[in-house]
Amino acid sequence: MAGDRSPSFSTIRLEVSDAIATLTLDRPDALNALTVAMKQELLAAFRAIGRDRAVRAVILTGAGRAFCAGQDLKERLEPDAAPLAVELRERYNPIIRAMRALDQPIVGAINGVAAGAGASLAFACDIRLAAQGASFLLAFGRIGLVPDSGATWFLPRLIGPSRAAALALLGDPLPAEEAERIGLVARVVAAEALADEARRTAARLAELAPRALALTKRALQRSWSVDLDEALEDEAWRQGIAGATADHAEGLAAFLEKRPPRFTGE
Ligand code: LHQ
Repeated sequence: MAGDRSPSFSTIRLEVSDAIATLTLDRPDALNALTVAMKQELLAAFRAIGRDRAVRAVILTGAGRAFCAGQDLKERLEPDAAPLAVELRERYNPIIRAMRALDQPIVGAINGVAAGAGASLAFACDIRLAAQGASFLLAFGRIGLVPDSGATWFLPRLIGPSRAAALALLGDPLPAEEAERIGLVARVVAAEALADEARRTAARLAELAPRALALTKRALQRSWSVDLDEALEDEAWRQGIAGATADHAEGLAAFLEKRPPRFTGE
């Protein structure tokens, strides 16, 4: 996959260069609203990235003025649209699971509005950067639905139960600056600087020890559902694995020799 732009995708773009895979949701006229085809392609892309050890970091972003407006509501009116619960179980949930299971860290470059399941995609990223003018929107009450694709799980953990309830129930847009203030996004930058900032962040991640990052990602996720005792044991177990890698030896050698490390993922 390295170096190519997959020709088989029509609703997303997948570009790989310098160990960074950039996934762009690419239906800008519909604010990158998620169709069945797009969900299938997104899942296939995350799975392909997961298999590619040359990829060390991922950027997820949207084409045009939006990050993602969530489910394509027009597609829901088609006679053969799957029941909502089926759509979630078979198409949305596997994407969220694939993102969380991915060894490589995902940088969400939130370039514009992230609404509904589009917000959930942003929440499932490991690090979020946002453009000035971007926003998060969970206006499910307005369409008679409930937050889904992990939103009810991610939000309280990311911003606390009180803010999560206000955002999910009232459905007011959360502007990028406020999202930064409450810790939902790591940083807000000017819209024209977002792609470069995301690339810089991904490049930094791509230079670090891949297995250590994968183990860290999992430890952080696991910490949300275990007590301190279990977390301490989990850390000890993971450190045992990380400590046995060639990359740990390389990191130590580089430190002692006062040179940058060259990690191989071994
Ligand atoms: C859209 C959409 C859209 C289609 C803008 N669909 N076309 C998952 C499981 C299964 C089913 C049910 O739900 C879920 C979870 C979900 O994600 S439900 C959907 C949640 N999303 C929303 O409720 C957001 C709906 N969109 C909006 O509220 C607005 O479009 C926002 C606030 C995102 C942007 O507003 P504006 O900047 O004023 O843009 P716009 O509304 O004029 O949209 C531009 C175009 O994009 C327009 O097309 P048109 O042909 O009329 O120019 C919209 O129809 C289209 N678009 N969102 N979700």
